[in-house]
Amino acid sequence: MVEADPGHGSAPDPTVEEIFDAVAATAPRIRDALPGRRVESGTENPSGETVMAGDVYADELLAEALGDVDGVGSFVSEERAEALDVGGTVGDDAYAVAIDPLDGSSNLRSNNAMGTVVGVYDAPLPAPGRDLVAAGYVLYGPITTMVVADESGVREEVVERDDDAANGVSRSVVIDDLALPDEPTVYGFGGRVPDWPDAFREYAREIEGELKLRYGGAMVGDVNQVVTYGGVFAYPALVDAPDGKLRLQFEANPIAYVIERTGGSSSDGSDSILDVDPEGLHDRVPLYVGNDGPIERLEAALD
Ligand code: P6P
Repeated sequence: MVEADPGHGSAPDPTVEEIFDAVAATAPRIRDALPGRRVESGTENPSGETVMAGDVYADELLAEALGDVDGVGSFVSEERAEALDVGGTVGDDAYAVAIDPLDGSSNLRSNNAMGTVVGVYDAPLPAPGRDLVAAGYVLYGPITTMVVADESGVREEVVERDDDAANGVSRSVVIDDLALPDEPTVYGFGGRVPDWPDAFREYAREIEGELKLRYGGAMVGDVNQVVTYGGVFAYPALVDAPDGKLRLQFEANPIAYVIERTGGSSSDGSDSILDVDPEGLHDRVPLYVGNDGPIERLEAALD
């Protein structure tokens, strides 16, 4: 577990701040574009999933915005087979930024929460989560919020249009030392119960008897429930998909980094997600994140 920073760490890295400025600046434009982009694009992503028109729009907007940030060397997206070289040398004078442009886009039709996931790596991708220098997510809920985790700590911000701001948005920190509550109260488990391995199903039955179900089909929304109320989120290994569903570079690593910096734990079933050595850019991995207790019990159950 990465020791949670009490919010009194070093000053934020200026390039990391510029990256999250760029992400924040796209948020209102992505949100405004969603009503007209609730249909399938007719293409599939490298993971073989249907791409929505909203995914395409968000991906293109974020590629343009992040490609203009000095200090970003490559833009890597869940929707693209290869990294986009945008200048600089990743690991030397530039970062690689991994993006899930519109996490949970299947919620477009049902008008439920979605998000954008960001991982800032100090190494060419694919890379282990230990190479992250920052990570975070935008949550398109009733309010547009952005959680940013880096060496200086973890903060939650409200992102709003601001015509007086240079990039058209304001970032207002509303919690400057975001920390997981001590007591778990909610859980959210992905996949279908018949597809869960027996050991996970038994663990899930225990948790279901203790915590309240909060599962909305978009990882960002479900993880934010855990960050807010304490608990556990999992998209587990499945009987016919032992690597689960979520992508290591774009979803699991950034979320694991955030959760561990808020004082929680992450696991692939046996060890921290951040220690998983990737082979491919779009590798999937089982993801379990939340309070230490539920994660320790999970690892014991799967052992
Ligand atoms: P299911 C969204 O497509 C996503 O990648 C995650 O955001 C989410 O946690 C998961 O898939 C939902 O999957 O099988 O419940 O639809």
